[in-house]
Amino acid sequence: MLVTDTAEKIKTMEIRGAGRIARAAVAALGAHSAAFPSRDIAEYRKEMSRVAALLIATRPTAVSLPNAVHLVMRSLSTELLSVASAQEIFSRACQSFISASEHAVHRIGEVGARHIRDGDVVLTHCNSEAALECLLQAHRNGVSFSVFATEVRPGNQGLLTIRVLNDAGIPTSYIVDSAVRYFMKEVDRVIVGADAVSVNGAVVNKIGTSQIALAANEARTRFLVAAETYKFAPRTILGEFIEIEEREGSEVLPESIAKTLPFITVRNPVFDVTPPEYVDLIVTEEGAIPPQMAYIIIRDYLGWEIGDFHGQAGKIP
Ligand code: RUB
Repeated sequence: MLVTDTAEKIKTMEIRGAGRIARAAVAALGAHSAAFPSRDIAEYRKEMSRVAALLIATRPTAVSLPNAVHLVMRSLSTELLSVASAQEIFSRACQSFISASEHAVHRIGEVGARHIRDGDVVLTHCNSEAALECLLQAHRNGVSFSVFATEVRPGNQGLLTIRVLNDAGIPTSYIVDSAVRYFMKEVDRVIVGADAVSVNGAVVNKIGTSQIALAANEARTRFLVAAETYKFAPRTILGEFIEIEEREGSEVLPESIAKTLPFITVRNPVFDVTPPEYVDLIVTEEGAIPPQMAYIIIRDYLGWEIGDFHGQAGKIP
């Protein structure tokens, strides 16, 4: 798929979810590199940096996107003699990112499943591959549990989630977002995904996640986050904030109605931040960690040096 098509699909959310966005961007970069027509290495580098920046600019919150782009672009930072050798190295980097990302989801499922026990009631929010894999793996392990899945206004990603759970035969109650606190006393644990995890262990995920965490905290319900290591945000070490995407109001209120209400402004932030105090465990492919260990993941597993990302978001070598 062309880079511009992929960028458009990420913007319009036809491709969505932090892991899928990262893999789609890397696949598009790989295809763009392979199809590069000229033999001029300087031109090749310039063009790859241009399209990498274009992909990074599509959605601001999911740190998986700049991290994935950076991880593969890093393969071009050494001296490269020809476009052909650059293309080969880059193609290998892209394939290795995509398979590592898929493997990470699988591994998170294995680790996360151990936190689900017979008779549990688990609540999930939005549509997270990583969180769902924990549920699917527990089900494959023969654990008998049920799920509450939220609707997820305004994007209705909950519909994707209940389809997966239904296909697996996992009994699920589908609820509106505002019913979470009402049902929390029946819930044993919450499992959600993440778009980003900052150095202090704060978790950025679909809007409403932090309210769910508050309700879980109040009810003393355990709150688990399933997140691949490449969703941890190295730039937060330097004090940078993770930008919260705010989308068009028309996703919440149709324009036909909005135009009859001239004094009304619709606000549509699509992610929020859950402070680390409300997170019991972050399940990564390297194991389950308390949020306070986020720094270790960034330093030891993500392998980014401060110099790697000094400067503006998504710096490309
Ligand atoms: C998706 C969302 C998901 C995370 C994690 O938001 O918040 O919980 O991206 O998903 P949107 P995954 O629908 O706006 O992209 O585990 O699949 O990476």
